Amino acid sequence: MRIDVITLFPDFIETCAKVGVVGRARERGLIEIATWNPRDFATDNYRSADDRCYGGGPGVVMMIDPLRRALANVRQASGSAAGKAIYLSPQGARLDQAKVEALAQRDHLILLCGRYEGVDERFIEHAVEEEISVGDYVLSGGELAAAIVIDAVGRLQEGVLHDAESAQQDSFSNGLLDCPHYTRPERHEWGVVPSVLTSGDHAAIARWRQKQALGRTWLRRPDLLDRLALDKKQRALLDEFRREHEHKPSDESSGE
Ligand code: 4H3
Repeated sequence: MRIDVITLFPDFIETCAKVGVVGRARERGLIEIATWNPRDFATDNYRSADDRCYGGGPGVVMMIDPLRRALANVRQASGSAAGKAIYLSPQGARLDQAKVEALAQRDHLILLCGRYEGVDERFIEHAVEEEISVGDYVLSGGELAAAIVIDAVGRLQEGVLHDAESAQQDSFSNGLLDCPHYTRPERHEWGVVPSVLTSGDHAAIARWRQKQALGRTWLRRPDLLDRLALDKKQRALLDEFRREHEHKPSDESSGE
């Protein structure tokens, strides 16, 4: 996959794209990431990419033409003649794992990061295929949102994750939240690892994990559960979790 990012802060994206799973994937040539600064496509001596907002007020807006020229250069460099951009903004459709999986199938993404009051609406109308939001909150720029898309999409590329990181086991890959995880020491001042996990009984462990995933989703994100058609076995596991939950003391945690 190739990802082109149009941004006034290319260093921000470059830094994000250097670390962790995405950094490794990039080094191995599994994803290609390029950044484009609209300032490099300005025509005045100040390299302006923004101007005052029509209608008044203190803000500035990113201008059409520097962005348009940046996009033309992306198209030339990537060989995708008609490529439109994805604009990260709070006005977009909320990103979820299903959308991430759909984006991950594509071989080219062009991400547009806004700053200030955003981008001239005419650029959005002509050169943006869709707006995506990473959540219902406002950021000072689209770069963090783009970094989220790059990470979520990048880790799903063929060959990026090794077995231990397998995307199959992810929270959300089955529409449920993840189960709890533990590592050594088994006994600690703050608690003991559930005994099933040290039993060596793989079927019992898989059952426990499924039950915890169902239970946590029920407790924390009932909206996700409503959208799933649980099978008979899952319903039985969730019922078991709920019965146990009712008989637990109300304070689950033990402080600190
Ligand atoms: C994305 C971008 C929130 C999100 C963003 C999100 C700055 C969009 C500018 C930039 C506009 C004005 N905030 N929730 N901020 O995904 O270009 O908001």
